[in-house]
Amino acid sequence: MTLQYQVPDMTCGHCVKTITGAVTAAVPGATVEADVASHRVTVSGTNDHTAVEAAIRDAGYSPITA
Ligand SMILES: [Cu+2]
Repeated sequence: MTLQYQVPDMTCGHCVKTITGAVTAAVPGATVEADVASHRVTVSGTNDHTAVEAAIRDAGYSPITA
């Protein structure tokens, strides 16, 4: 199971680190892949969409379910 998001305001390596850290801290077992160029965040190891989306939002970003 993977969850996919578009995060338009993820624009640099710092954003990637922030989002990756926030999701892995909030959701046990989650693995995050984030691509700045496509603004795509792929989360595997969990199907807890609500928790993942909340973690990205709480980190200050605006995920769109992709
Ligand atoms: Cu950034």
